[in-house]
Amino acid sequence: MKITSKHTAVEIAIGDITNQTDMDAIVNAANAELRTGGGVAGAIHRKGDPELTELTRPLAPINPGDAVITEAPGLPNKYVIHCLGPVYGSDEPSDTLLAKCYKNALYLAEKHELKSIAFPAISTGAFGYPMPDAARIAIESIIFETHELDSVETIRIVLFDEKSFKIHKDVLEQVEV
Ligand code: AR6
Repeated sequence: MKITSKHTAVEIAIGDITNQTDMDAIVNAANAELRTGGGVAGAIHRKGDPELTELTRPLAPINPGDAVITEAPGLPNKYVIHCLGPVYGSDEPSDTLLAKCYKNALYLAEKHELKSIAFPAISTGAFGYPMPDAARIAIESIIFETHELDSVETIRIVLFDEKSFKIHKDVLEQVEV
């Protein structure tokens, strides 16, 4: 499913973030140390060459809401944008910090003149953010930022399962563009 805001398509899909072969960049739901871990970070670092972990090392640690960019050795994309989402109930204000992740990642995509970027549902796994709240923040932040984008033409949110996809679909259908 997709909607268009300004000249940017915002779409949702079910899949694996490491398998987005048509995207210039994928976003990592990282940890502060930018090391391999579970979930998205584990999948990206396992699929990437060991060099990916070497590239992230000098950029760590990062704070909640921050995003940093590296090349993507071993992955089918040009870049990985590593974002640290808030731990729900601990990093406050969690809604502002989560929105900042999306804003900062899109800023980096634009700065590198990328055309396409795929996000996972940041903070909704190990970091415990309730999916409906996170979906609303993600989609509203992304749509808001599209007005600042010239280069980025496609933004995809990749959901791991049907339930998460349905939650995002409902938000996307209701949102004002
Ligand atoms: N592709 C797409 N989505 C995925 C994938 C995948 N391969 N794997 C999991 N998800 P999480 P967080 C979904 O835990 O909450 C890590 O250990 C998953 O179902 O990856 O930001 C890091 O090292 C969930 O909806 O990220 C950090 O310590 C969403 O992606 C910490 O977890 C995010 O789950 C970050 O926690």
